[in-house]
Amino acid sequence: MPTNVTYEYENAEKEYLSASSFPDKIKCLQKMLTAVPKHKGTENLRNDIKRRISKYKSLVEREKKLSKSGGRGLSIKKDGAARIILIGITNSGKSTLLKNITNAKPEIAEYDFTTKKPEIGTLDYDGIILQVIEIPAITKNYLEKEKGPAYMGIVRDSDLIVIVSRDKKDVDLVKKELDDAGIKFNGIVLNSEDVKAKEKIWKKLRLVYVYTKSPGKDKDYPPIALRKKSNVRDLASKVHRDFIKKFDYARVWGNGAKFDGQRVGLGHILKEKDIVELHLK
Ligand SMILES: Nc1nc2c(ncn2[C@@H]2O[C@H](COP(=O)(O)OP(=O)(O)OP(=O)(O)O)[C@@H](O)[C@H]2O)c(=O)[nH]1
Ligand SMILES: [Mg+2]
Repeated sequence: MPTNVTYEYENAEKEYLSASSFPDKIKCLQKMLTAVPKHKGTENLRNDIKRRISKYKSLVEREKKLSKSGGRGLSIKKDGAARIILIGITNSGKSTLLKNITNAKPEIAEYDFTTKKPEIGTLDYDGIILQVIEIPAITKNYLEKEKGPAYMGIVRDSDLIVIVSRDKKDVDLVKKELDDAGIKFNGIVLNSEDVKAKEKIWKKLRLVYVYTKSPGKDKDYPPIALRKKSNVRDLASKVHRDFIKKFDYARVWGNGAKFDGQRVGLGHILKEKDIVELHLK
């Protein structure tokens, strides 16, 4: 990049880097292009921007075609409290991790590109169901592969990205491909043999789970997942849409209670594993 680029160019580039959809990327690239003065010294830069514009344009076209054909059966129904996607280069241990933490039985083998379609598993975290998906290995220029855009669509639609890696060197390639697809990596990197994988995933999801109970009875199973810092109102509205209107008070046992059976209102913040008795009017 030339050192004497304008303020306008820098701004457009910043926007470009943080843009999360292909059409937005194209718009920013066009702004960048108009902000570059036209002379011999900027020819390479201008050509590079033009190349990127045409690349994103073809990706937009491909996404359109894919969505018209129903994503060629690639739209996967969401299930559970969150969707976790396992990505990585080939042989990085994605299927091994999927098998270790879910009920799925994917093929695991030493040869490259064993997994040829998304593999879906269910992770049971203390009764909370999480959907875990492995997509076929990330390669260089993933978006230019036939199903690349569709697979990246599944990644974009997930709550947590887990990069599975045996060697830290692969992580940069994966991050670069995410970046090209306009996906910001805010997830975690795990080794397939990590015995704490489930806990690390749960922690990164920023969820907590709580139990409900009826007066005089034991806690209900399964528990209910809530976002961290949720209060009794969030729980009540999840249990039943009428519960907020009919709510009288709640009693709480656990870390979020000062003492067992503390009487609280809708604004009371709940903590992991709290047991909550909702009393209605
Ligand atoms: N040394 C080592 N081997 C591993 C690790 N994870 C998996 N393997 C082995 O590496 C091979 C590939 O593992 P998979 O789990 O199938 O890898 P994958 O990422 O799903 O691979 P593809 O689906 O082919 O892209 C198998 O022989 C595994 O036993 C790891 O963390 N360390
Ligand atoms: Mg695999």
